[in-house]
Amino acid sequence: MKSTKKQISIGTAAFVIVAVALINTGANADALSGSESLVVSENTTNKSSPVAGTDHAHQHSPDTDQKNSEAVNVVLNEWDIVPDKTTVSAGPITFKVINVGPSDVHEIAVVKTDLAPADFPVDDNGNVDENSSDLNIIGEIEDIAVGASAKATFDLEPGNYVLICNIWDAGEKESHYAEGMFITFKVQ
Ligand SMILES: [Cu+2]
Repeated sequence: MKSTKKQISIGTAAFVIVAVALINTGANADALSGSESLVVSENTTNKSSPVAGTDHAHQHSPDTDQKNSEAVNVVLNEWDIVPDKTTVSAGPITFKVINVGPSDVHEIAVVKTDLAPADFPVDDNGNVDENSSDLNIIGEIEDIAVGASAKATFDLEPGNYVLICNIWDAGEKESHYAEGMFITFKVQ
């Protein structure tokens, strides 16, 4: 699906600037000094879960696409996550996501992990435990309504990643992850 340039402007988007100084390890210094390592988000709040020994550069900004950021177009449906590429180069990666439904709200979480995508720790309902020490949630684009688009840019270092949708539909007792909404993603 060619939704590449589709952008839906969400007037109510709130943007928060998180000081780069929060990064308390030096490993990401190069990335931060050269480009700005911005995390740009629309219509959503990125949830980060800092894990010791990993670097997060979460800086929200009202800017849209970053220069130099590589774009990944992602289509969500029941029950697939379909990126137009599954390998990218390290750096700022802009995920442009559209939910084509037909029925359910979806999300994507960018998870840095060496676990196989089907082997994530889950609770009794089949939902991924996002607090697991085996999973590093780099960022999320949450609550994308059917027919809606959203995008966010995350600064990704090389490694193994998985994109998941971790929506739990309590009414239908349906875990989107358990339905198969996960896919391997590689940053080199
Ligand atoms: Cu979903």
